[in-house]
Amino acid sequence: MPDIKLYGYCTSPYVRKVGAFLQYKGLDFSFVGINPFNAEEKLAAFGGTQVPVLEIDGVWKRDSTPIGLWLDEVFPEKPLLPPSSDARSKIMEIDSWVSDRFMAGIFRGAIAAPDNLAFRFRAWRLAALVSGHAPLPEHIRHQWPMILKNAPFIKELAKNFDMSISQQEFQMGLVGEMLVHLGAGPFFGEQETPGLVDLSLFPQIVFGYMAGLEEELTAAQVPPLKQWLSSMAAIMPDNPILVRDDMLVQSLQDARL
Ligand SMILES: N[C@@H](CCC(=O)N[C@@H](CS)C(=O)NCC(=O)O)C(=O)O
Repeated sequence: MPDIKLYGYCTSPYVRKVGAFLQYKGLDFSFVGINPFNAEEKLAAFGGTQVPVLEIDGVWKRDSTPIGLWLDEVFPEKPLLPPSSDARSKIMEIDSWVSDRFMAGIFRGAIAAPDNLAFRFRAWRLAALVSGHAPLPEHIRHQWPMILKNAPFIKELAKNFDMSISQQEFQMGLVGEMLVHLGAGPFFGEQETPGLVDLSLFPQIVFGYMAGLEEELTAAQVPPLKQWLSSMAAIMPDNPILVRDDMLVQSLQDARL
């Protein structure tokens, strides 16, 4: 039985993505919660503060997509990438869209949001979710809204955002792009089985709903996405978002997919 450890925080979409790879492949792993404020110390053995880091029997790797490719090498059952080279190129292209547009768009929200009550409640909830695995000092939890707005890696990403449109318009654009990548389905890139892209997107799309940040699972209002969500929910465990079970607020059964 390999010893698999995933280091990170459950509020990082890249960390959740790797969690979903492991869950899909049916691999047992321990999730090692990191407090971003002592990441340097906790991740010293891996020479940097970026998460996710995946360690398998003492060998480690950073960066979510290369981690996925590595998992396919070490555990070829239930591959994340399809066998044909054409299909693989298509999936890798959509994966770049996931990283550059979709994941980055999650952080765009932190920059675009006005510093109002809704934003603060959201940020405080995110701090509580991180704290559920790696307790944060009280004053850091209180400061989380400002910490999010000033996080260096978010500011770095923000350099590439088009801030001339609202976050809502930006998200509507993303839904359109997502539908193009889903095509006729049933899975992304018109694949017959789920893989890298599906597992990268699924935990992000259900995170806000399950973790108490959003009342509605809004993606389920778009019929092709509802169909896809329902197929994904059927093959994934009840908790695909790495949040502590006792901190989940709504389940996918509640969403009646
Ligand atoms: N390309 C990386 C991006 C990972 C990333 O941006 N991680 C963020 C958390 S969401 C992080 O660790 N930021 C803190 C840092 O870079 O020190 C991946 O796909 O894993």
